[in-house]
Amino acid sequence: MTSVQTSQLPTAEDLRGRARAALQALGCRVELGEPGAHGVHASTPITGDVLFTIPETTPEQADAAIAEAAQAFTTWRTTPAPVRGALVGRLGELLVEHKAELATLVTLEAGKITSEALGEVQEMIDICQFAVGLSRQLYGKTIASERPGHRLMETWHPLGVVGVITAFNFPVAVWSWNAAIALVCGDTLVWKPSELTPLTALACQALAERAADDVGAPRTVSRLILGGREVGERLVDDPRVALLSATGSVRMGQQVGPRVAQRFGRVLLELGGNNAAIVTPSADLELAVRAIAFSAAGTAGQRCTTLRRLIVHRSIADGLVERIVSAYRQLPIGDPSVEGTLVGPLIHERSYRDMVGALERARAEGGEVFGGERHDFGEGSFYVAPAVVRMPSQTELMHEETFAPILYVVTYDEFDEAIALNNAVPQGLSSSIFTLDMREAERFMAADGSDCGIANVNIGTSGAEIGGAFGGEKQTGGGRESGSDAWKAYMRRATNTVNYSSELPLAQGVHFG
Ligand code: UN1
Repeated sequence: MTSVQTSQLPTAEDLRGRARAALQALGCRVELGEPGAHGVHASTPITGDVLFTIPETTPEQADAAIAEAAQAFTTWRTTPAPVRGALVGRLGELLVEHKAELATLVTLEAGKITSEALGEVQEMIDICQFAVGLSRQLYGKTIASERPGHRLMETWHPLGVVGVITAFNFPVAVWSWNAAIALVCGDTLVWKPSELTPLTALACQALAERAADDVGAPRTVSRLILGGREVGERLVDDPRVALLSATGSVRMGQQVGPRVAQRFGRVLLELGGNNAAIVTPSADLELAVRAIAFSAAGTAGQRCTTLRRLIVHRSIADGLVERIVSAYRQLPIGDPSVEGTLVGPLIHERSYRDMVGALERARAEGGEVFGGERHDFGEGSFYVAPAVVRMPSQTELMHEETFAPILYVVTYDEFDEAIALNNAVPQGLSSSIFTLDMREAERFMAADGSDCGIANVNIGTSGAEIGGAFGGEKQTGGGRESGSDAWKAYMRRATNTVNYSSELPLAQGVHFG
């Protein structure tokens, strides 16, 4: 990759000051140790500096946190759901009040541009509001009984402690999807955030505890543990954790899933995506280019919903690639906290190395690469121009998720071929089609269309609203979080048969004595 030297970044001291101010405004009192000290390193991809060192949770403290959440569950489960909703409602209000400060921390730790960081906090506010409504709508069913004088029904009850493991790229929203829904469902939770984003997690915890104090709920309904694999494993293996909701790589899911299943715990997995968009000859290309740029280059390609593959009809491919490449050239790359920046940094050097490696492989496989060069602001940070890569066909490389802004482009001739290419990868999170032909749009969303958990028409693959269920199929893990009836994963279902007659008819016409 060639290097382009660009403007200055803020100093580490400046960033430390911003973090301190935000934490203080958020009411988060945490011991901020020297960068070199032992513990969890709160770093920033903006400059690559370690800002502070935070005390790490020991495995014993993790066990104690699970015990506290398990104890809190014994009273929280019988607290009326609308009363539980009041806690989540208060959390939502606090998030409205502190939206900017929390977004500042998201920008500092995850490197998101301000607008996307604010959007992430908005996503938290949205799910809190959704959950408050849900707290009065945890409906069961009444089912027709085959026996006279009998009532058959389904009731939903709190499940237990929910373990939540989240990734760096949505350091607060994904926690809130789980926390807001779990709490109104009567569960308590223990959260292990990414080691890369401890400050945003501490800030959320401070807000959650304040919300609890404000409504008179126990603080222990929501616990935070900070650390790496070892503390995460406590959540995975502890039988008191009834549901483990984990977001991250396919490899992480492959390790966690069977371990939780071994103890018959439940899992909700949101793993890798490898999302494609089909662009058909009838597409509104102006709209498609804007949607593609946001989905593929936004968040520097670090969303699980990022658009990674473009499947374009041969007749329009040259023109479309030209337009995307020219749109990409206009994307301001740099300090994500500066207004106007649209592409911030990669999270760390490993991501950059993965991107370099993928582009090298693409070239070796006959790909033509546009963009992808590093913008060298200094040694510790990794800013890249988003890349567009025209590939001769959909190769093995394209079956892998590289968590960086690389958009591979392949062409198709027949519509069936486009759908087959969309579905040919092991992951199944998001997908979209750009078309004005209703037959193509409907087919894309039909049983023999896209096999993904999300299938959009004339919008990109990323940026889902909280109202729908979020998640995907195949190696994406099958879990659904957030809206719709995703709440059912956080509760246990009981089937109740009530006999209000004086007879005892048996089901299926069985006679016994
Ligand atoms: C993720 O990248 O893990 O649909 C979540 C989106 C966001 C959530 C992404 N609402 O892009």
